[in-house]
Amino acid sequence: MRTIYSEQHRLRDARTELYGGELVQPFEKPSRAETVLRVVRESNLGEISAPEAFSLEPVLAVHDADYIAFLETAWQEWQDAGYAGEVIPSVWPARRMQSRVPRFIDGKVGYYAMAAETSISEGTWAAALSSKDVALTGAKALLEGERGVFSLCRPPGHHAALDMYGGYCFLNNAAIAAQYLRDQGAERVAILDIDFHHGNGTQDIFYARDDVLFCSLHGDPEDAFPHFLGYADETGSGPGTGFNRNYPMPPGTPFKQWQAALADALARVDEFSPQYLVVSLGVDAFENDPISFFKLTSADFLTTGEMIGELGIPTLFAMEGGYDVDEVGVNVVNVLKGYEV
Ligand code: Q9C
Ligand code: ZN
Repeated sequence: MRTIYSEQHRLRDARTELYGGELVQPFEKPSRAETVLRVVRESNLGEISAPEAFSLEPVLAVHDADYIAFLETAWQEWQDAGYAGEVIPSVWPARRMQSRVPRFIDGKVGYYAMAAETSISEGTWAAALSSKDVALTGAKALLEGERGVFSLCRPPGHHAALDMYGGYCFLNNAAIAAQYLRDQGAERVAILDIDFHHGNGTQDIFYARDDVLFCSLHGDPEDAFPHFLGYADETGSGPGTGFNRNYPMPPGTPFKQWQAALADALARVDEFSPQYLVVSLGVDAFENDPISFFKLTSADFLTTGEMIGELGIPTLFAMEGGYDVDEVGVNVVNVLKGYEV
């Protein structure tokens, strides 16, 4: 399987993450992608190629134009305000307040952030742009006839909504790729999100649509980030009713239970008969992940890839989460190798 990778991801190297009331080194850091790339190489998965550059058009097909303009200038505006730290929101349009976009950067940040852990830093926008190029280059390879492609995206994307960033995400790489496949002629595209966290951004973008099926396996929002979306009763709206499927699961969930949810999601995907499948490939469901609570082993990721492969649908794997342990590389490659069996 071909891997698409860009060194530009290193430009996303924030100093701070708000965690437990402290500013810590971010969990979502450059070494994650380096680890995955190393194991891709060592395991001879296939050719590693650089992305081609795409315009903003496929980005604006799923994100709000004012949100994109905000991301482009947020770091500069924060500097211009004279702040010494990285961009962190401190105020939100909470219940019964106005939801207009204020002029000053503090207000804008609060308007466009869905969470506060994700600091915007110098280089973040450039890295986010490159990450979407990695995803789109993978999607283009599927259009050209490849059966499976791995887009080693960083920063990740699935928490980024129509007009919100957070959860380490700025541009929704999987959603951008899925929409691009639609715009290039595919009638139906399915997105399967196996990252430990609910893909709230992807759900948000496609919630009212019946041409993109979204299925997500994740930690129950009662207990896990993003807390305010991802319940099982969120099934889509209007024409999209029935085309959004959530599988929230409790702390300590073992593979057996997770696998049953995966089998159900895959049956939905099969029934939908999409031309392409996009997998939001987070491996933070791993038993030793530092910020998650499922109990998957490295071998379970191989089984997961095999199950996805049995559908026989051309598939783009877009990297999402998975943190701070060496096994991130093995777990990702196990899914990809399993798929190829
Ligand atoms: N106490 C992705 O995996 N913070 N994003 C969790 C835990 C945010 C995860 C706090 C986690 C975001 C792409
Ligand atoms: Zn995650």
